[in-house]
Amino acid sequence: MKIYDAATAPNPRRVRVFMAEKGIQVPYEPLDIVNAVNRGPEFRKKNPMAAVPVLELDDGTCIAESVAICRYFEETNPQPPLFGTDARNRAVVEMWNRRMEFALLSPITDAFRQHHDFFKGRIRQVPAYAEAQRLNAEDSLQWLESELANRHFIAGERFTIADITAMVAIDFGRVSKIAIKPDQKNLARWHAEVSSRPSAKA
Ligand SMILES: N[C@@H](CCC(=O)N[C@@H](CS)C(=O)NCC(=O)O)C(=O)O
Repeated sequence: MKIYDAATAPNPRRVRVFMAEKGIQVPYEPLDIVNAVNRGPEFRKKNPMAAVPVLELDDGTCIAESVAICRYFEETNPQPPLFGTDARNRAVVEMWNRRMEFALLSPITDAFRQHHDFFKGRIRQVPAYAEAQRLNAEDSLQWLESELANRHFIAGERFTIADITAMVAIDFGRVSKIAIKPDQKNLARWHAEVSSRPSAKA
């Protein structure tokens, strides 16, 4: 078993943080995404979406999509639960993780992808959309600031995958000048706490 990885990219980091929280050791194989090895025919056999991370199992099964990979390890190593604890809580965690993907990770990655040279020739770029998504991400941060006034973590009183998605998204925002503002005290409190967990270094 191994995970195809890229050190600087946000989605592979989501998986590394998740694995660190679980205490699971799996070999990582760095893929040269700078030189677009992920977009070549060999890697497309593993993931036709040409993206990392990809988990390759010993029987050759390749699982892409960060949340799918995390769910695999939640099943094989249930402790500590990072996708919720019972039917109600699992649904709440799912809701918040999807909100963090759609309202935060997506606009933050678009703010980079839609204008940066890294993606020139890889995807169709609309720089005006990059700016719109940067502003959308800032709106989402302001909304999250009010949400975090009422609870400790993104999905409640326990650390979950929703915190991993939000932390990784916000940290990646730095390259597009998207950041927690000085008056966003709840976000700053939450971000300092999740960043102080050993897993955040993954
Ligand atoms: N929805 C996928 C997104 C994967 C993705 O966008 N991976 C990026 C790194 S964060 C990538 O491989 N980028 C290189 C490229 O697109 O050429 C997931 O959750 O894993």
